[in-house]
Amino acid sequence: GVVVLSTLPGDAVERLRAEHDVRYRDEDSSVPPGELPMLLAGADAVVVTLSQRVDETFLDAVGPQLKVVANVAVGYDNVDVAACRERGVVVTNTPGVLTDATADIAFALVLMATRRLGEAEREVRTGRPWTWGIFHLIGVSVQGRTIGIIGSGAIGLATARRARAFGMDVLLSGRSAPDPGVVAELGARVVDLDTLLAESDVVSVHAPLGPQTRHLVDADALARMKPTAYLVNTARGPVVDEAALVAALEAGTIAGAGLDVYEDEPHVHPGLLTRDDVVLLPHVGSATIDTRTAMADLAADNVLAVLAGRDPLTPVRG
Ligand code: 8YV
Repeated sequence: GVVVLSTLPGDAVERLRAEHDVRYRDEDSSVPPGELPMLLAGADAVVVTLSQRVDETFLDAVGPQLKVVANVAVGYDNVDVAACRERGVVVTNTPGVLTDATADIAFALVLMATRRLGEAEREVRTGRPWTWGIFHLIGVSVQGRTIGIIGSGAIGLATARRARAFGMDVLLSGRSAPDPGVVAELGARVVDLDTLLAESDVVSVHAPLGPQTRHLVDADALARMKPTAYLVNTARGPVVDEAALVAALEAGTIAGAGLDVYEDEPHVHPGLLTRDDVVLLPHVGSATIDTRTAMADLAADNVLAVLAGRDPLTPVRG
């Protein structure tokens, strides 16, 4: 049977039910460890989200018949992929379908941070007296400025395209070299991380979380940024050293930040909560009904494929 440990919009659960026995826990919180064996024992497939850790304990609770773990997310840092591989369990994620929604939020954060839109909205909503003035809530224009994209995968490049459309110059860095055609289309330069940090007016993080990227943006990296630059993160919180970010903001060595993800979600560093120069969103990068339905469908299709003996559509190779 199939165990679904995530709320799935659309008809993904019905489609699974048409072919398999489905246990559906319509909740996005992680399963308390004590309940794992009861929920998971004997499953051939499990569908999980970011909030569920899939580790040795989890895999033990499912049992040796498990064939596929379908993560309803593009990031899969919640899944011990090596442990799954050792047990012959396929891991799948949901790339592609959430690229645009997440890039939209990344660029929304760029605009919110540079134009002080969170602060501006709070001013009106809290009834603070305001009048039009030349310097009232004055921000900086993105046109003619440079965005540095850390992680040139699909979401990074989609964010770069948006930035380009807003008149920004694009710097790219990352693990794998992007397609030269795309680099040319963006009029981008591929640079090393230090160059990107030193030359960008906005640094946007799109790298997956892994041992090589944990605290990739640390105190040293933040110190390399311009004092007028903004940091945006829609990838994974731990790619940025949150305490070092607070310290940089407090010291004024960067101008501001826009964050959709945090080191210890849903906990947010208290040093961020009180600052007007940061914009804070609650991990809503892929949160559109269209995207979430497509993610659920892709996860279901991966499960249906593997259980039918076919190749998964979007396996994780990591
Ligand atoms: C998801 C995400 O909403 O895909 C990812 O990696 O972070 C988001 O799109 C979240 O992971 C749900 O599991």
